[in-house]
Amino acid sequence: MQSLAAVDQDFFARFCAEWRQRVDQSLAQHTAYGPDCPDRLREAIRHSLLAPAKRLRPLLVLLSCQACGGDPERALPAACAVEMVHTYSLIHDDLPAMDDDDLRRGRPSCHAQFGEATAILAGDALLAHAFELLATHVVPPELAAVCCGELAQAAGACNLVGGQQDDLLAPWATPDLAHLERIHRRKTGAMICVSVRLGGRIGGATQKQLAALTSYGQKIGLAFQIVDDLLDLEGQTEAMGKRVGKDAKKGKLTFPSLMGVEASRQRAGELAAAAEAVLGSAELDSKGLVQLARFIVKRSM
Ligand code: GRG
Repeated sequence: MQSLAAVDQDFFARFCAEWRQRVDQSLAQHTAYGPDCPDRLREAIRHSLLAPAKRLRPLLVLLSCQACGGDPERALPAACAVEMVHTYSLIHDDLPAMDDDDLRRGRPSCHAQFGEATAILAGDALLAHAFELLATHVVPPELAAVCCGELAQAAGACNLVGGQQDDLLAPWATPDLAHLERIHRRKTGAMICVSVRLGGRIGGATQKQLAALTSYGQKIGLAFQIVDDLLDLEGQTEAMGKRVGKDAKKGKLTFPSLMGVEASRQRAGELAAAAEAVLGSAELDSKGLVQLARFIVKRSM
């Protein structure tokens, strides 16, 4: 007989395999676009969006919906919407004016392949499309409005964009942990947290469940960034599909540069364990989310 842990791992592996494929198919369908979309723009959008990726944020939407007893099918449009916002942020982050990267998701970054102007427009189109998807595919309309509001807030000036601004302008200005965490709570954490919240809302979460999911999202968001910093130091370009070693080259403030490698690894593990624990308080079917928190700290890509 299989142990309970093996059953949960099996559930998670099957869920990810099935839903990653569903997300990829759905993203491809949504970005076929009609003849008014210029071919070059369509190609640029699909080059970045449909490239091989972990689909972590869509999986968080779908697993959070499932954890609340909802049908993940209903959350698929929201899963695609968060991936569109995430991909827009990667395209813009790779631009020469920002992080200046020529490789993303194992492919030339969008501007390296299509030029800066087209890459900016591809990002712009993806950002707008995300809200169109939520507005037109989430029902009832009141729920769609709430989802639009939450995603806009996570992507806006006080979160994703604000965190990016602080990271670009003065990452070294205040070399302490609180400053670093404040940047990443907004730049990386908010999109992870909103993924969990949208899935919960569409799955019909109670207030208590939504609070537990939010706390889970905040904790794994920070754990994800710590591991991202560790992978930039120790990971492989081939596995990551992006250049590594850039933080050290730029002398950037990171968790390992501030706390050391071992303490960073330990902190990521503690955050994932705390994220798991918080789910137990809210009567959720949390087996998938628990496995995802573990994946975040163990990942090599
Ligand atoms: C341009 C507004 C704007 C924001 C950019 C996304 C971002 C903010 C910066 C990217 C640089 C970076 C290292 C961010 C932190 C972690 C992160 C978001 C990594 C990429 O996400 P993954 O690992 O990538 O989920 P895939 O390709 O699997 O989706």
